[in-house]
Amino acid sequence: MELWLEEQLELANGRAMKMRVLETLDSFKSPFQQIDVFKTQAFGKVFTLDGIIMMTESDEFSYHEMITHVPMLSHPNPEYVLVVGGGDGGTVREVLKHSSVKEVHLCEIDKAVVDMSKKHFPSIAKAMSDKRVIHAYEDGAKYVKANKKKFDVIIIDSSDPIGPAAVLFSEGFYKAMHGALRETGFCSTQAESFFYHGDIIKSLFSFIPKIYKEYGYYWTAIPTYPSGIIGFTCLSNKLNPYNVVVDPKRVPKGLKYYSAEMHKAAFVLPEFAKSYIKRSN
Ligand code: SPD
Repeated sequence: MELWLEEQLELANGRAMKMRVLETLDSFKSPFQQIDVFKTQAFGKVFTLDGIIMMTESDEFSYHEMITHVPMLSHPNPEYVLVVGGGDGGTVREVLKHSSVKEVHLCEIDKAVVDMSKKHFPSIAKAMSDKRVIHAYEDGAKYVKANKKKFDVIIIDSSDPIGPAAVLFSEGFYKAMHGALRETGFCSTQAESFFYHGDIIKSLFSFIPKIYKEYGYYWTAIPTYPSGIIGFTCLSNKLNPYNVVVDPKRVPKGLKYYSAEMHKAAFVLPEFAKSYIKRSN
């Protein structure tokens, strides 16, 4: 019998994007969530959490390059980086392409995600074994509040705001993140699609301007996420993300999506989405 992968949450909303599954490679429940890995006809290996697509071999570069290099290249010299979520290792892989980096703290609540990635996506996961990576298997919200260290760049590579990641979309968490950011620091956070999740984006930007002096929203194209795009917040306590001029010499070689040109273009929003982000430029 043919097997097709579809997100049940999207079906409940009356829409679907589906992919033909050739083989189920893994399927198990961790203490936090259901974890599945599939081999698909069109997108290579695919990893889902609670039935929601997190990463496919075919287009993960678009998401990981953009969630990472926009804040990393907005900062003049990022040395200390925190990644919350991101247990597949894709974001850590991109962070380590910057030679200025001294430490990457990876706070992933679910060790089973890291182990799954090492088993099924070894070329992506291998960055997590770099000696500059400090692992914490903890709730990201508690970690950010308790940790006394301040970071140059904080990246929230979370799943959607349901289940263990819901807290990462709360005002309390964004306040805690503000406290963990150095003065010239930048954060990027997974902030969903302006086509399908306007309510989530509006909710984030109802409190972001009260916490961060500077903020923006940018996006990337990614065929396997709902609506084919996903966006990110870009936050700073001091520097305006819209005024960043990327030094082309600092752009890592061999990227497939990010470029200085794409960095600038990614902040341009369609007319209907501009009102979701409360700023005049
Ligand atoms: N709608 C799914 C959004 C998932 C974003 N995070 C993916 C994690 C990849 N490192």
